[in-house]
Amino acid sequence: MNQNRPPASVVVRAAAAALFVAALGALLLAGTGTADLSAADRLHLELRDSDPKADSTIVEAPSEVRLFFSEPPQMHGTSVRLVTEDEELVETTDAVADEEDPRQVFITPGEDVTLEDGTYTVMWRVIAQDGHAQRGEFVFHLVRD
Ligand SMILES: [Cu+2]
Repeated sequence: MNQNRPPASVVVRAAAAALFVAALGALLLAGTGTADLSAADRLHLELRDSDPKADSTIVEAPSEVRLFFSEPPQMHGTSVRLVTEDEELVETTDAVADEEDPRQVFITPGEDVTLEDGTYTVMWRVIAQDGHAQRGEFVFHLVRD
């Protein structure tokens, strides 16, 4: 054994002190962070909810598919697609941001589109204000009877 090694208790105290300093540093950064730091520390944009809801079963064809994000995405980088269980793309409008709450984005099926009963996948892709791309998908089931 290395006789010059400090006693274990000293090592633990030093580690605790280092942790404390690190935690204090993080607190200071959080409290006084510049715009860059707060942007980097912020949670990424996420999908909070949808209508129809993920994994839900609905009994009427939806007039729209609406996604509720945690922050307004950049619309030029946003796409929402509705895909049938046969992997066919449903004709819809482009994704539109809600005028009153731009965190909400929706698509509307084309006027001539009849949605048959089945499982639909909603595939979304957005670019957040911070430039980070996010994507995801969920399904809902349309069962009229
Ligand atoms: Cu981000």
